[in-house]
Amino acid sequence: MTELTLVIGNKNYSSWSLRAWLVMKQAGLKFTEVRIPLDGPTTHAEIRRYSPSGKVPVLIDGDLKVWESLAICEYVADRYADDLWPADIAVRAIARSICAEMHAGFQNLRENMPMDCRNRYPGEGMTPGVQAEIDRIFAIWRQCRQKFGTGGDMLFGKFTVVDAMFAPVVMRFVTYEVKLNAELKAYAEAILALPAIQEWLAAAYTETESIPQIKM
Ligand SMILES: N[C@@H](CCC(=O)N[C@@H](CS)C(=O)NCC(=O)O)C(=O)O
Repeated sequence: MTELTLVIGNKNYSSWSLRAWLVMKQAGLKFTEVRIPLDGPTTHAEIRRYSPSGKVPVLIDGDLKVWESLAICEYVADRYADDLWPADIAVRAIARSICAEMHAGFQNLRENMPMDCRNRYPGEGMTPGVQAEIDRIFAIWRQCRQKFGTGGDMLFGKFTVVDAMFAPVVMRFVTYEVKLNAELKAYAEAILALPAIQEWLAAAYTETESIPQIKM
């Protein structure tokens, strides 16, 4: 295996970075982490040194660069870990649909409840548009847990890329203290209990940069 490098933003703020990082951790991969604090005077130039899109995360595997968090998750699953998607083809298609929906949508939630792991803003950011997106997330979580969740405490039982896509949403629900019923809370707590998430949070708490109203 060539040496893997994952370029990410601040752990406190970079929701896209968290997705790729979590999948790599859950796959048990060893990798070098390059952390570029966002929103600084040199951020753009630094990210450009690594990333063709000028965004993080980007995974560097030898001569190959993979950017876009979902593409990184797909690559890790294809190349290094064949258990990051549900085994059944139809169930996998549903998992992929959910990931694509998450990757492309939920703009209201992103804009009004940006990820900020260290802080608490109870009740802030709630708008009718955000509520509608949260309701959709609740429906996805409920359906996945009820239909596919037996055999584990993740959405499809065992950990899949879908859980990585929702990990930053769990962080947002903690920060903005979004109320969850018992079933949804159990899922959120299972995500928070993952050792990799604990590691991410511990690092987020040690970061010193503070970026007001960053929307990721
Ligand atoms: N769709 C991209 C989004 C990546 C993204 O927006 N990354 C933010 C950080 S979370 C970034 O690189 N911002 C730096 C900038 O725009 O200068 C993905 O899934 O990776």
